[in-house]
Amino acid sequence: MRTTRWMGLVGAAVMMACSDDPVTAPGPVPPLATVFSATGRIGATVSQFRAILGAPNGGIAGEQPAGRREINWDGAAAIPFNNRNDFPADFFNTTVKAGAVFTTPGTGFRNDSTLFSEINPDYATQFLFFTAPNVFAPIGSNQFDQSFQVAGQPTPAVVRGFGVVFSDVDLADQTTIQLFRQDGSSLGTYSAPVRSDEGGFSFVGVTFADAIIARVRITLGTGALGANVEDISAGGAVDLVVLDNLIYSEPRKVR
Ligand SMILES: [Ca+2]
Ligand SMILES: [Ca+2]
Ligand SMILES: [Ca+2]
Repeated sequence: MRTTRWMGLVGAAVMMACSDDPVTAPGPVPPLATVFSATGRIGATVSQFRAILGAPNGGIAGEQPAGRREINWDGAAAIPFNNRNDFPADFFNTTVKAGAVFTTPGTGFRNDSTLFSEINPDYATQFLFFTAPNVFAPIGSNQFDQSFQVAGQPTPAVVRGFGVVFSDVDLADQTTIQLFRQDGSSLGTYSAPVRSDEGGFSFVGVTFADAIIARVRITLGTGALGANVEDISAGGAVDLVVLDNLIYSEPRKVR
């Protein structure tokens, strides 16, 4: 059984299947979802998730027969946009051809090499990078959507697996990924676990047998970053969360 096969390997991480959960996987015939979840020392679970999706395809243009894509925000091509609030929403399918485009109800996106300390110096003690040195967040909102395209093309695509590394999840069930089919119906909302140590990481990833995920809504805690906004663990009113690696299976043209 898929669930138990990995149980011995996850250590402190928790992994569970929720295919029979009518709340998180609605629909007449709920698709079988496998959820990977970890906090603190998340490395082993992230490695497992990568391995299940397949070998890295980097920024290779065009749909590949298998494998995964991964955005770590740290590449040289992104440097000109570091620490600004206008990171291009289509950067990861134009400059770098990784099949990802973003939208946000906020005002922009920020690829940050200072742990967002240029927005608020206190943030340097809240956030950490999983892969050095950059982390990422929307600006003016704590939410954004990732949609998928065939790498290097404006062709809508779907994936079978999607996962995110978060930094500084303080509140339960507020930092989530909600997955959607191409018709806009939800495939469920999955929570990142609360960090198990100060400044620690959280990971949540979901896979399906088939490529049915067309869009992901990523919600980071309960508030947007701001010069006068403190994290809930530093006396503030909201849970501020940023993200690092986005990991997803090869975007496939909708067939
Ligand atoms: Ca990074
Ligand atoms: Ca915190
Ligand atoms: Ca926080």
